Amino acid sequence: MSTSALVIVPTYNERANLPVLVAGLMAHAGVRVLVVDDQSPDGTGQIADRLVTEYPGRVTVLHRTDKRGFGRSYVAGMTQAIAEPVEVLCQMDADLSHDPSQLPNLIAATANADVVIGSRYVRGGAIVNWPMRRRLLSRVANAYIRTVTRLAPRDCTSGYRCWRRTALATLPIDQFFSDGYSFLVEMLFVAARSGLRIVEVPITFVERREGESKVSRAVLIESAITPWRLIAGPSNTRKALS
Ligand SMILES: Nc1nc2c(ncn2[C@@H]2O[C@H](COP(=O)(O)OP(=O)(O)OP(=O)(O)O)[C@@H](O)[C@H]2O)c(=O)[nH]1
Ligand SMILES: [Mg+2]
Repeated sequence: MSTSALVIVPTYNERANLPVLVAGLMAHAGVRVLVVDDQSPDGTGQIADRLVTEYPGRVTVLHRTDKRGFGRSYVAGMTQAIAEPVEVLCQMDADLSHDPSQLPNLIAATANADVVIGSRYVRGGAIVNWPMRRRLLSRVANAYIRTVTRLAPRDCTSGYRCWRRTALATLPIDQFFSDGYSFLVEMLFVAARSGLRIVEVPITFVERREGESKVSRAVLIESAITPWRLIAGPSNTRKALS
């Protein structure tokens, strides 16, 4: 693969998953990793430090000490990553739900797009091991977001994404209001509003086998409110999206 990419991976209690993910990513030439750990009580930060020595020059870690958060971690990671001399910046979960072997497909699609979404809901996309209740929640969440915000992508909540670095650099990510997984929706909304080209590439999403989900009640409430906050934003929002 000739395109250079830096994958930003937020981690909180992913000690069993992170080494497997990083090994999978290291199989791709030109790919580097930035782990953003929030002082995981299970020692994921130390495991990340070990990976830095195991893969010299290809893995770095940012140990955050401020209030923990998914969105906050991405803001910190992206702020650092934007200054790196790479063509593509990627976002991935550490829990192996996002298959590193599919990364080259996503990166390749940045040749004709500013943002590439690894999508469960386009032809060829799939979800493995999710119970019906979880499938329904994700489907309803996407339908709700797309209806309220008029966003066009089928999978607005996917956390597997690649950006052309120069395109990502134009977004005011440090001004975003959401911190939970809504951060992903907010990013996409602002990207669409500012006219970035968004495409979807099918992925197979696999339910985590190790560790625990961090989806809380507060995160779900934030997700319900975010689409309305977004459309209540700048008055040109709807015009730019239509
Ligand atoms: N740095 C950091 N990472 C986080 C935080 N919360 C979640 N993460 C990471 O964000 C990624 C996604 O979190 P998950 O708990 O898997 O959430 P999810 O994928 O929406 O939910 P599941 O499908 O239940 O796994 C994982 O790599 C987590 O370790 C946080 O507060 N700080
Ligand atoms: Mg997950």
